[in-house]
Amino acid sequence: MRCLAVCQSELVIRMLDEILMPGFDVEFVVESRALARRLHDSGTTVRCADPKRTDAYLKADLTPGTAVIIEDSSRRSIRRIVSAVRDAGGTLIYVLGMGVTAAREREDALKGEFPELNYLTMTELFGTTLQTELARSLTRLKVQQYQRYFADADRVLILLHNDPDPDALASGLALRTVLRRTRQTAIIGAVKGVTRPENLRMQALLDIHVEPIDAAALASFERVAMVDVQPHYFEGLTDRADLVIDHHPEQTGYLAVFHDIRANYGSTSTILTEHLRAVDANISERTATALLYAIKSDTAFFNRGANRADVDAFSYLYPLAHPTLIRKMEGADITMERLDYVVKAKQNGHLSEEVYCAYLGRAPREDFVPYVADFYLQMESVRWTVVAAVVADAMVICVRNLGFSRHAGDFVRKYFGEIGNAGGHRSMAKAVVPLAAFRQKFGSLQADEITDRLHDLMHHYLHQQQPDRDRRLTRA
Ligand SMILES: [Mn+2]
Repeated sequence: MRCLAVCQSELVIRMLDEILMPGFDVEFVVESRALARRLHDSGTTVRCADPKRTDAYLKADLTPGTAVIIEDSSRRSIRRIVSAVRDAGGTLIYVLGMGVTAAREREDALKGEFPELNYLTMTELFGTTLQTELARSLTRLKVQQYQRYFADADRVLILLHNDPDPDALASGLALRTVLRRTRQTAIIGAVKGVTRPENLRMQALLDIHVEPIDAAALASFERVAMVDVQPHYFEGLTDRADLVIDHHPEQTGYLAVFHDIRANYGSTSTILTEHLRAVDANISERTATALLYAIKSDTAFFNRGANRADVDAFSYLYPLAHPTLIRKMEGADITMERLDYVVKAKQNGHLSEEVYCAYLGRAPREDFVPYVADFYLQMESVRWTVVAAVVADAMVICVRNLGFSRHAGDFVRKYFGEIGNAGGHRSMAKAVVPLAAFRQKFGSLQADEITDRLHDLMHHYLHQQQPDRDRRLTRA
């Protein structure tokens, strides 16, 4: 592609020349003879002419397909230059704001006159790259610090939350790579192991061993790291860790020597991908596959609380991962017994005002509840799902929404926080309430009464006055 660049400062010219050189046939139009000579001598294609005159561009063989870049340093008569380019037949016009104050106003004024023109500022062009670089150096510093802190330890534990999900498993693998350790020198462990079928499948396909951990085992490790979870979760077991990496909201009341908590990230695997990249670690196909699958699953393929960093990590990992393995892991979440609970929900649940509620009765495992909640959220005209079941001696309630309405975590905290464990993100949340406490608050209800009650609570929540903070977040 041909490109004509109308610039008067040498720095901008040299920079553009370097950037455009490989793909573009670029010629510069400069006003100063001395500058033109200097550029010519160093091998740059340059034409000396008055940029405010149409014939400068006619002589340069400007066609409608030529990209014209005009430097705007706020001094020159930019309007006359743009006019001259247009009169010569130029249509692809890019104005480059270099150190211009009030660039937006300048852009608006120019566009008022020349609507088809594109205005790019220096901030837009370099800002993101520079910020990413700076953030990466900060991450590098942090990673190098904890690498040193863990380096001489004999036995290291990477502790995951109960019933580890793909994000926890992948983060465990990734941290082991960051720490430059093997499965013998860094144990991935959990107090309660994996139960969900698709996670068992991931564990088997990627050969991830999760060691059962109790209080005695925990005490035998020299260093303990936690990923996708924070120490407060292990109430009674421990209140400290040497390293905590997590994307859940930051909690207080524990000690951590190092921590990296980013509640605005869609997955802990995204944070770990940044750690790996910051120290140029070698990412194996297995680890990349685990991380990619984890980002996909924790963000429900970018439908749930994902940000730019998640997308960046995803595109970085994509070529490193094993696509067939990912497909195999994904197919694993539909099982006959789960479909039984989908059918139960169909029989017992109902939809009103875009909220689907269902009480499933007794379930042998907890994972049926979030599975059914996710399943019905896919349905057209459903914006919220509230699904409950009795597992062991507790009422488990899972809440899902499409992410742009009110806060699922606030909902469960409001109605179940006082009688059980309740919390979560904006679009997914869970409450686990001892059955006795549930009955004490809501009475002994029949199955269909429980469904109705969940509906009532959700409608009550959705119709009450929203505090300002909530309204602002909803719009954002
Ligand atoms: Mn997670």
